[in-house]
Amino acid sequence: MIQLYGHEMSGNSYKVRLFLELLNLEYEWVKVDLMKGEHQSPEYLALNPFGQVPLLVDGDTKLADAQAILVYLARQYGGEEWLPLDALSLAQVVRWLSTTAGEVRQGPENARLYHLFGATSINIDRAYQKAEYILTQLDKHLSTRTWLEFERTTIADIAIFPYIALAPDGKIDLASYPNVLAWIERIKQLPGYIPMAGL
Ligand SMILES: N[C@@H](CCC(=O)N[C@@H](CS)C(=O)NCC(=O)O)C(=O)O
Repeated sequence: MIQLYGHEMSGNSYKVRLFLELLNLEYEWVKVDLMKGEHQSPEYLALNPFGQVPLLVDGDTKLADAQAILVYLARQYGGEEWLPLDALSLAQVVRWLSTTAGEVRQGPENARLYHLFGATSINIDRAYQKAEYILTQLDKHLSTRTWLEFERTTIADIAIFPYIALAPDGKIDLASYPNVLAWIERIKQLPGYIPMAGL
């Protein structure tokens, strides 16, 4: 059976868990207690030398990084629907995977780390600037669309969703972004949707 190593307060772990549920796949959840430093234990580092969650184990396949795992699950179990492979469509989805690791991480994800987990090394003013930028862009993008690409859900939506929806944990008010709020609500209506703390 698939095993997902993660932590319940990790949005990156959550996005993989959410996708497993949307795909209706069976899996075992293995908690890695980040607060106790379990991600730095020799046993865990042997599985993922980066010392991060999430990590997916599927038979002989061992895969770290939420975006990479979404790609794997989409192609292994989701058919064409979640990640189309023609050159342009693939690029359109990858663009959002890149955005989640870039602007979303630098903005709302870092603001959440600062306020919820006391990561004071983060420059909170810079995180707010980045958050405002990406939220404004997203709101504009979603003003003419139901989903991020192709008028159906893809792993682009799943990758971007958690840290945008969790922005209030970083003391970012989403009220000025009505199209983003409507998209968040649509995702919450997907069959198989599961929440996490803060959502
Ligand atoms: N690029 C990785 C980042 C994963 C990541 O930052 N995980 C956090 C939890 S959300 C973590 O494990 N932090 C512990 C650490 O880095 O020490 C991904 O997208 O999965």
